Amino acid sequence: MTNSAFTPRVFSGIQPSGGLTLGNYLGAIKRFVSMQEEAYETIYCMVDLHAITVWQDPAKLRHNTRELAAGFIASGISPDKSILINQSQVPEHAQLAWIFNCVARMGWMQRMTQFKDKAGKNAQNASLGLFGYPALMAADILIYHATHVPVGDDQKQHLELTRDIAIKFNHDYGVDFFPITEPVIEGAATRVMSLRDGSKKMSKSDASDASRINMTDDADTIAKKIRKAKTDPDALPSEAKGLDDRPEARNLVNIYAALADISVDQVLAEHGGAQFGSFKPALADLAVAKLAPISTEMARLMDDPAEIDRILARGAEQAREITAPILKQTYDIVGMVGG
Ligand code: AQP
Repeated sequence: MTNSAFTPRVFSGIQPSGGLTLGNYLGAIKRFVSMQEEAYETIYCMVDLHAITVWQDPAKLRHNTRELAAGFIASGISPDKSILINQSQVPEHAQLAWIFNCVARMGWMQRMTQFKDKAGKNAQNASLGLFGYPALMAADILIYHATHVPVGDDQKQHLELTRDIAIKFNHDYGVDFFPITEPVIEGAATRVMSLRDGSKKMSKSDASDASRINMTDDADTIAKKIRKAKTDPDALPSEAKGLDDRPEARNLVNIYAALADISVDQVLAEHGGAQFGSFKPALADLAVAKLAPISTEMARLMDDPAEIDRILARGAEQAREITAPILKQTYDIVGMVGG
């Protein structure tokens, strides 16, 4: 059976492990919004169970989950067009993850670069959940039989593992039950880098707030962070090739292109030859113009957290209409006794 036998369905998620960053927005959310308008069923998730693989303050986790939902909606994800959920309200994610813990191999997990990056030198002290994270991620996707997953470039390896788990499950049980999911990694900013270090990904949990633009930053803060962003002393080139070996310059140009919905070549046709002294204010103006309406709407939505909770509860009900039968069939395939 090929993927064409499955309903075209999109799943993706973001961890409520901090506030949303420009990296999450350009690498993931913008694509979530455009796929919602295409011929897919779309399910978008605050992956709270993933967030606790690293300790989270419970009150902050609750706040971040609601704020993330507000960020999704303010960016254009409509609860009437997409199913919007927090992972823990749909228990089949965690139930399928257990099955996948028994399918995935230790060796596969040990190759995951995100675990190595996040656990650092002290891997023995990392949580078992952080090590098993990719099996839960595979379950998040496959409990919906999702065919497409829009993500930033950093999640490529986890999506390959999701495909490996689906293939091994199908092979071990002699079925064609799980689809082989396609990653969707597209756009000018699939990996937005830290504003302080062009070799490091922009990340919501980076200790330095100056390294990232938060979706809730005000106009002055955005302008200040861009003004202080690390760059080199040269002017912008007029062709993309001129950005080779200039990671910080490339990052700012990529961000500009993604925010303006134009290509890197178009940015350089317009700004080639400019010094950062003039390019940075142009980028800051663009970022504020694009992000301010979203952060204003997020703040408005956060005034009514009960409404956000209702949206997530309704999303969970809709989600379980898909996930409960798929879990039941999985249990049947594996040999669990039950009605
Ligand atoms: N810098 C980035 N550039 C492009 N895409 C990015 N994504 C994250 N950072 C960038 C994409 O956003 C989605 C959600 O990511 P996540 O929150 O689940 O986990 P993450 O990739 O580990 O993101 P963070 O911000 O770095 O979180 P923390 O700091 O908690 O680990 C994914 O599609 C991801 O590719």
